[in-house]
Amino acid sequence: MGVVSSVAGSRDDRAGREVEVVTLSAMTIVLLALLAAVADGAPARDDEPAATYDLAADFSLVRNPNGPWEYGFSASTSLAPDRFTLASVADARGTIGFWHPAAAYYPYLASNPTRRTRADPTRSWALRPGEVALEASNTGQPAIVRFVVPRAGRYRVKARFAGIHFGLSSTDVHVLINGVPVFDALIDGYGGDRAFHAIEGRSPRATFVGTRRMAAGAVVTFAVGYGANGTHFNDTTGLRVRIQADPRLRLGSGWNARVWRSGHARAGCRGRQSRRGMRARPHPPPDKLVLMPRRVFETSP
Ligand SMILES: [Ca+2]
Repeated sequence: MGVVSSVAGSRDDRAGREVEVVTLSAMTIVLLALLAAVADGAPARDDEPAATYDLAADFSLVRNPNGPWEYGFSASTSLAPDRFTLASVADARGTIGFWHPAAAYYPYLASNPTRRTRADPTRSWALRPGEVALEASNTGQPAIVRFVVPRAGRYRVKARFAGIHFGLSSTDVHVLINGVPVFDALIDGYGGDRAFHAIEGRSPRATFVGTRRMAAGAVVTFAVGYGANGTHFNDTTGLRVRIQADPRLRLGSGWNARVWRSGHARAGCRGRQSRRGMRARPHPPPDKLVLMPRRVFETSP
């Protein structure tokens, strides 16, 4: 049987003219459907321009989901994908806007649409331009924002977490790909706008950068939990996410993840992932390594 087979013939139409009759075989129909599906999810070509997605710049208090972005929280303390719940209540009354659950204030996401740092109404925390705030519930439900990959291709993901509460944030922060953790860190301190509060704490900031090919529909999850102390008091945590889809990106297993300690004395690690683990650079010394991402991104099928 040929790749595109058909049964052709002829018959007379009602006017007596001979018309060609083409009957597609079942195999042909299946092949055409497959070709259409492949075209729809085709990876980006090398000559296509790069596309950039920015959590804050794209933020919406009207739509959820909002394009590739989903704002919400976990229905439990788990980060399992099936626990994710979309936030359903938007509050755009103030200079800082919020997404909340239907029947609770926490967990929330908050955005600052302006080009200046904005403090919350109680002046307990402040959001820098380009930053979104997340806070868990006091029962341990993480606040979550997700990015659903719109098209198969090469993506570079950069996520920067920072404690932004005057009372010093104490949270656990995570990045997952299709439910698989690729980055876990603890935020302990203040790492936001210096004009609002001095940088302070053991690990006020944490940054993840990873580049991988991902399939259409892959889900990148960014989550903030209530931390090792088991309460969400003073836990407001800033998140800046920039995702670049670019066929020209060099792929491989390159990645890095960093945690900043107070005073910008940086302790962290950079390296290339291998089955044996990370080969850290000579500096900082190994005893300063405070973070070890468990896995790199999945490779699309
Ligand atoms: Ca906490």
